Order: sequence, then C-alpha cells, then structure tokens
Amino acid sequence: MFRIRCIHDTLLPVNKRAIEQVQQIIQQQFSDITDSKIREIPEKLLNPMKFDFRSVLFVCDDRKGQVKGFALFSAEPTLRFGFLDLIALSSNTKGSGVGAALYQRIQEECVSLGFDWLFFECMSDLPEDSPDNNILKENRARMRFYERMGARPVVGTLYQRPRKANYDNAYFLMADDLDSGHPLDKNRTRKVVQAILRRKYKKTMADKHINEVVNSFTDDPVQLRPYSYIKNRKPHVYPSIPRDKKIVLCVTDGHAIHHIKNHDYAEQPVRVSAILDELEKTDMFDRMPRKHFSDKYILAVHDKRFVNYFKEVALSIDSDTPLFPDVFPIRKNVGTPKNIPSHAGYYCIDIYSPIYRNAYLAAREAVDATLTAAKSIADGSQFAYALVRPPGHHASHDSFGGYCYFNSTAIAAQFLSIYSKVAILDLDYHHGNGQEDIFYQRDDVLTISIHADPTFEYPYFSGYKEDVGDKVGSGYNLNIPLKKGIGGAEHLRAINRAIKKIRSFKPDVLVIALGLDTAQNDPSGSWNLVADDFHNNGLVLGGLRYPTLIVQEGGYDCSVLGKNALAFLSGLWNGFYKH
Ligand code: Q9C
Ligand code: ZN
Repeated sequence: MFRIRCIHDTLLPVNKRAIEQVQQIIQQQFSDITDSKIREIPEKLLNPMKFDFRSVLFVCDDRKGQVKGFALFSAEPTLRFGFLDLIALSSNTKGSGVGAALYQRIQEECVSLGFDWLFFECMSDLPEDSPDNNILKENRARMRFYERMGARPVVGTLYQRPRKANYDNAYFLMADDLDSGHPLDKNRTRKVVQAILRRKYKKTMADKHINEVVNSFTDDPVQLRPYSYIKNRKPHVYPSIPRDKKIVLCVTDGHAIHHIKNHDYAEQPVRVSAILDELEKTDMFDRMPRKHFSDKYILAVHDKRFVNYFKEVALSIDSDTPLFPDVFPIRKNVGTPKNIPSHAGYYCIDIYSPIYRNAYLAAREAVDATLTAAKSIADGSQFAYALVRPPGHHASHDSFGGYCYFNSTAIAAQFLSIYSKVAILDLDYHHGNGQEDIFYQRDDVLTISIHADPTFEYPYFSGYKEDVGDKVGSGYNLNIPLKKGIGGAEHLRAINRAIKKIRSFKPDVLVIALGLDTAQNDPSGSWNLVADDFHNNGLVLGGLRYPTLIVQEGGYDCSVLGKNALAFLSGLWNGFYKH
C-alpha cells in the first residue's frame, strides 16, 4: 500500500521526516547535485516565488511514513508549462509501479493547472553518449519508461550538448504533450527553454551559451524523436480526475419501465445503458443520486391541464398496449378536452408518441434527474450531464410529441434562469421546437437550435430561420437549419455561428440539448458525424468556459451512442481544462 501526497510545508513532523528521506535519496542517487542545492529544497517549498517557479514536492510513502519515491515539480504559470525537476525511487522500490504513479500524478497536476506541456531532462540513451554498457542499459530502460508515459526527447537542437567541461553526460530535453494534441510552437518553446536554462544553469552557463541553445530551436513545430521502444503508445488513457473536476452525472435509473415494444419504436431503454456502459469505462464522471423536485418546476413551463391530462390518462391505462393518439383537432377552440384516452390528440403533435402506462412516471423521473444535474450547476459544478430518457425537446408548453413528454431541458433552463442568464443550444438532429415555444417571448433565455431543415425533416412546421422570437423575445431565438447528408465540418461551422450568438448574449450558464441522432447511420437522421466530430464540437463548446448542463435528447444507433456521447463530453472537458 502506498499513497502519493503533496507536501506544501515543512512544519509538520511527518513532512519533515519525508523531506529528510527525499534529501537522502537525492544524495545517494544524484552525484552531480550539490549538498547546498539539496539543502534548498525545504526553502523552495516554503518560499516558492523566490526561485521563479512554483515548486511542489510529491512524495510517495507507505503507512509508516517510509518514502518510496518522490517527484519535485515546478509550475511556470505565465508560459503555462510544468517542469519535472527530479523524480526518483528509493533504492528498494524499483519496479513497483510507484514511478508510473508519481509520473501520472505530475501529468494530472499539469492538466489541472491548465498546462498543455510538461518538460524535463533525461539522460541520453544513445550509445555514443553512454560509453559504459551498464549505464547505457539503464538509460535505455528509463527512456522506454518515459515513452510509455507519453514523453519523448526533443530532437534537432543543441539542447543535449554537454553543459559543463568536467561532466560529459548528455541530457535530452523531454516533452510530454499531456494528450493535448498541441504541437510545440517554436517561439513559445524558445521562451520555455530560456526559462528552464536560466533557472537550472544560472551559475554554470553563460547567457551567451543559453542563447545559442535557444536559437538552435529552428524547426516549427519543434520535433520530437519518433517512438523507438514501444510500437504504439497505448491509446489515450483518461487521467484520474480529482473529484471536483469530474463531470457530474445523473441518470434516470428507473427509465426502463417506459418500454414501448413496437419493433419500429426507436426510443428504447437500451439507449441509456449503451451510453452508461461507455462512460463507466472512464474515471471522468461523478455519479449523483437523483433528487425529487416539486411539480412547480414542471408547471413553470408546462400548461397545468396538459400535465394533468398526461398524468391521469397514463396512470389510468392498465394494459401494456401503448395509446397512440389518432385524432387531432385542427382548431383548438374545441373546448377543454376531457381526461380520456380518445382526447390524447388534443395535446399531441404527431403519431410517434404514444401514451404508455409508465410514460408519465419515466418522464417525471427524467425531470428529476435533469433538475438534480441543473442544481449541481447552480451549486458550482462546471459540467453536469443528465443521462435521461424519454427525451424532452419536442414537448412544448401544452403539447407532447417526437417521443417527448416533459421538456426536461426547458424545465432545467427555467430553473436555472431564476439565478442566472441561460442560453440553450439544441444539437439534436431535429428542431428543438419545445424550448423555442416555451421561451419564444422571452429575452432572458436564449434558444438556439441546429437541425435538419424542416422542409424535409420532422417536425416540418417549425425550425425555420425566419423564426427569431416574438415581442421582447425577438432576436432571442435562432434557428440554423442545415441540408441533408452533411458531415462534421459543416456542422462545426454552424456551431461556430451559434457560439457567436451565445457570446454576444453573455449567458451565465449554457444548457446543451444533446441529440446524438446527428451521427453517421443514425436510423432517424441523414448526417454523418463520427466520434471525432463530436469531440471537436465538445472542444469548442467547453472552450467557452460557461458552466454547462448537458441533457440527453435523441440518438438511436446504439452501436455508437456511447462512443459519441463520451467523445462529446470528453471534448467539453478537454476544451475547458486543457486549453
Ligand atoms: N418513421 C427525438 O429525436 N420521426 N425525436 C419519426 C418515423 C420522429 C425524434 C419517423 C422523430 C422524433 C427526440
Ligand atoms: Zn432527434
């Protein structure tokens, strides 16, 4: 058993003992580090700014306080990079996973500080630099370890030229992009290298030599040596994220009672488990139990008679047969309908949305789950995802349709709008007619929907670009209808248009109605988005840095739902925390 902890102060006896052990390890293993440098370590921690960088010591110790390894790390907030000064294991810990755990802890620290690069030095593994065969073997093992962790040496520069006349080991500058995917921009890297050399070799390198090394960075982007020890770096590992940075996840765990067994009914319970299974492979989510919220939040956006009708009729059905509305009054001045099955068409917009006996209970639960996630946003979470069904965005003030009954997205937006300015962005393949209707005459909630053009796609009668809002709400509804068959690039352009509108509105909170029926091969769509496109969409939206509630809407190809949901959500996370 071991733990990794961060030492900020040198006052606690347990910390004092740990630092002494760290100093001992350095003395034993690094013959070129002077005693006075070693003695500086506690002061570095207490007085971080004195040494230009902010220094942090991570130690790995067991329950008895025996130090198994440590990493001394510095952060440079202006240039936004981390520098790993030293990482070492005590002589009896080798091969125990402690090294990897410490290195990953440093990567996480960098990511949580918003850095996209980590640098450090590592002794050359080239035969010409290590004449002694045993040393060569050690150096190669070390380099293999770093490759496995995702770091490689910078090549094509003079960095590894020996620094001191009496000491001829060559050290590579190692770079780890922390999965940011950012290339090493030449000019920024030059500044980074100058900062590193000035701090590390102030006493031994003349300014002139520092500048020579800096100026030797001529490739743009700066090149890294190809992987030579491992074939392919293992695919992206989602870092273990501290709890306060996880995406809050609230799921309708009782949704499966709403199960319409007609073979062509796409809105099936398995949609939720398909997504959940994929999310659970990562450590990115903090699952939150669903709380119960009063009906008043539903009634704040939905008509009371509609809510009562739906509840009474659904609960009164005692068979397993769904009730498909079949007669729709073309005029609504027919008097108040009675709460009887044959009047279902009064509140319904299409033939796709049966009242099933459990539909009310499931939709009610979707509202609770979505409000639970919304409340966590109000309480300060950055991201919260309501993984719910049935969906809601086709439900308007007094009607249901398109597999939707209560508009959870709108109910949550209304709930949040009490505290803050809310923008809703609907990314479902179909127009978000529900929110449009509910907020159409309001200027305090912006509604945007990107969807397939209603001239050829459901819901046909809404979603046109001319519909911009009404009264004070004029200018606060934006419809972006798009053609059949488009791909990720065109879709991203539409998102960027939406982003412009959102920015000028200056919301406090963003609510995303996340339909995944924009995916390639979705049975109800025609577009061609793949996981990378969902990730890119997430990146730009996360980069907006608004606290963001994501509500699951459509998406019916269960073979890709999970992958695409995770791609979008990790995109949001990366967009916020890594850029
Ligand atoms: N042949 C959501 O994505 N079209 N609803 C049915 C059946 C209705 C989609 C066509 C699409 C409703 C939430
Ligand atoms: Zn849809």
